[in-house]
Amino acid sequence: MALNLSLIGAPVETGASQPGCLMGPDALRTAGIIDVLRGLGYGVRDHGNARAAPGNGATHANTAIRNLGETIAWSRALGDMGYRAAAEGELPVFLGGDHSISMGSVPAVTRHAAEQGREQFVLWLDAHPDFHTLDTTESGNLHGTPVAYVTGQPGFEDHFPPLHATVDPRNVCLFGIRSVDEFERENLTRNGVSVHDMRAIDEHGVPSLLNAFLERVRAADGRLHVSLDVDFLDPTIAPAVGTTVPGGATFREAHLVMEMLHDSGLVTSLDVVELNPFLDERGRTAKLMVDLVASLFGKRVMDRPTRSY
Ligand code: EXY
Ligand code: MN
Ligand code: MN
Ligand code: MN
Repeated sequence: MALNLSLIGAPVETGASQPGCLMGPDALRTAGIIDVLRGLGYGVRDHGNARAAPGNGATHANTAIRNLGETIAWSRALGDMGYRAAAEGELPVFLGGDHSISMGSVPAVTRHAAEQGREQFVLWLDAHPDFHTLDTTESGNLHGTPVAYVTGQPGFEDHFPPLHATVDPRNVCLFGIRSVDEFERENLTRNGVSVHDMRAIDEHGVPSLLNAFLERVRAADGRLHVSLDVDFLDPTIAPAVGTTVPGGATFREAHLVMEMLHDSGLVTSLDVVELNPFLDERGRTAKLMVDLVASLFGKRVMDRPTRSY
């Protein structure tokens, strides 16, 4: 792992159904993310909160879509910032913001990977596949679309920034999934996306499923982007998200994923998304997210004081 981390605040809520994710980056800072990462020995450059140009009023034939122009502007701004951080050799950590921020973060790192002749892989830790296109989303919430955009599914090209490189859908691993819409189900299979739903995690456990994916990344000498949605976690431990789905990852399952990612040495960029501090209980979800990030960057069980959230 690179030793210098670039924190990019992405105060975005245009892709979500309810307001609050705008406060996500500041809540993660308040929960101590910078000190925690510095304490683990990393150089941390906090770029503060990004800003986007005003939305251009873009519209789409699918009139359910909300905040299209604003979300396009965010994807452009974050794409530029993220690319610069990656090109400077830093490891970008995108602090969301709703999951539409990945329409900037993933294209940014994928562009950099392509320029290096490296293959980009994506581990998507989420209750949802986020695989709708602009034409298929019924809710109109664009946080349900980033995996489709970054893998080059049709219909985004007239609207969102052109992709310098797409992510091969077979290099995407969806992990923790438990809420899938009909269109997504069919299209995920057709595109060869790896889907490890909660049933698979119950049955096989985190290690065998995750190790198989990490081995593929290693064999390809790939770069690995991790996108961590708060709703990957069970709502009983992480209530601060607008899209809770019962039956999510437990505290230890989530930490184990992070610990294994750290041990792999493969992670080259990270999103922390969907934290809605307005829905939190005394900051417990924000603190848990920071603790999970700490595990990903090397904090071990033996270093961990007993603490309640
Ligand atoms: N599939 C549903 C929709 O398109 O509205 C739910 C999407 C929720 C997306 C959250 C961020 O992961
Ligand atoms: Mn998501
Ligand atoms: Mn989700
Ligand atoms: Mn179109």
